[in-house]
Amino acid sequence: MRGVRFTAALGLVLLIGLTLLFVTGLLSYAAYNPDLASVNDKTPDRGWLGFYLFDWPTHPYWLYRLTQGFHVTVGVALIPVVLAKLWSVIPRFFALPPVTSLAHALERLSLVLLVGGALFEFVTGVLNIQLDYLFPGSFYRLHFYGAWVFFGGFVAHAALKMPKVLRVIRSGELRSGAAEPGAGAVPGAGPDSGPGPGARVGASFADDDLASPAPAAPTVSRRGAFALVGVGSLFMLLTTAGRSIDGPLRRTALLAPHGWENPGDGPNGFQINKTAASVGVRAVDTTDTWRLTVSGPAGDVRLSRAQLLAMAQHTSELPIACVEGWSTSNQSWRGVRLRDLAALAGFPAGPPGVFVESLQPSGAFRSGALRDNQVRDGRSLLALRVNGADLSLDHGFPARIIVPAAPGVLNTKWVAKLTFGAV
Ligand SMILES: Nc1nc2c(c(=O)[nH]1)N[C@H]1C(S)=C(S)[C@@H](COP(=O)(O)O)O[C@H]1N2
Ligand SMILES: [Mo]
Repeated sequence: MRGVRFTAALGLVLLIGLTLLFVTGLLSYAAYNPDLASVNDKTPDRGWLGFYLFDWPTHPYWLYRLTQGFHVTVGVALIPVVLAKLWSVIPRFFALPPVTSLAHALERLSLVLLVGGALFEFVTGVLNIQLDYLFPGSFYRLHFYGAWVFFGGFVAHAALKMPKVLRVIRSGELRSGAAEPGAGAVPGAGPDSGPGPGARVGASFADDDLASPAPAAPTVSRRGAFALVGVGSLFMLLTTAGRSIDGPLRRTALLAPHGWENPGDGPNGFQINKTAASVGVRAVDTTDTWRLTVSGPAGDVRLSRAQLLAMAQHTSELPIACVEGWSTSNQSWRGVRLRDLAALAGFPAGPPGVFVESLQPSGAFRSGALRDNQVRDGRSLLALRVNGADLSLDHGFPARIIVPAAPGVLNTKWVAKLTFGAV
């Protein structure tokens, strides 16, 4: 079963799948507005790796829900394929002599980056969505650099293998029945049974150093092995996807921690990322004494919640979509437009970006920056209510940011201060 055909088929799935994971990963990077202030992206040495091609839009409002749900769900579903692919190339790891030429040395180095990088990305990604922050430092930075290491190995590997791939395709070996490893092989036909169909196969696949020269009797067909990998992938897909679909299907997300949580019923009964208690936000600081500071060229304006409720109120139907891949269906948020608050701060037209600070005492998400296009979008709110009720403390009472198509992390809860023109 082990041989170039099994490996090639899995390799093709991964060629497409890992490319899509890399692209959606880069999109997620761009969605953070990494150029704004230094709060959104704390990767100071990123250099030209920090490039991105376009400013993250606010249309369509479900964009990040889609791209990040895809990134995480497909990533999880590809785990069985990666494991099968690694199993299928195990003989390569023990190839002797270890290095035969410069090209061979480069190829093996690219494999270290490719396999090491891919494993690193899968392990850190899974730990992150499982909320197991075992790794040292910031997940964001590790996953970011890991992706580029992986991609370097991926490109080198594809380039170095291309001549062989083209040779195999041109010779038609992949399709021809004669090339079928194990075609005509009968159980018990081993090295002692002399030259037979197996020898012909070996000759046909002169490069097939994956296939055993002396295979034991097969215990599973190649089709059976593909089915095993496919069923494994499907299982991962079906036990993960629910957390990006929401509604009753959230219960089917058996392998994800957020899938099990019960955020309660009623208007505030949807997924909570971090509760107020878990980040040290006290209820008493969110009630009577709370004031929102709106800052800009017009100076500082301080507003109570009652004053905010007295301003023009607008409704936006928007989801929360977390970098961990889970998302909620649309919630009906109600509050003050960010651009109206920008006008108060001294930007009556064409508002700039805004630096948002939470009253959360410390932690990674206590502040964030939004781009001018996000402030200008009439659906971007400082939300005070959701689904017809006041925000609950865990969803950011007394006020939180909600912006179309933005990653959840930029929807700062328990907002204390908005500084327009600071980013
Ligand atoms: N102050 C503050 N705001 C925050 C966070 C936080 O930890 N602290 N978490 C962010 C993240 S990562 C997400 S996904 C959303 C989740 O919002 P929810 O808990 O209301 O679903 O809130 C964002 N706003
Ligand atoms: Mo998040």
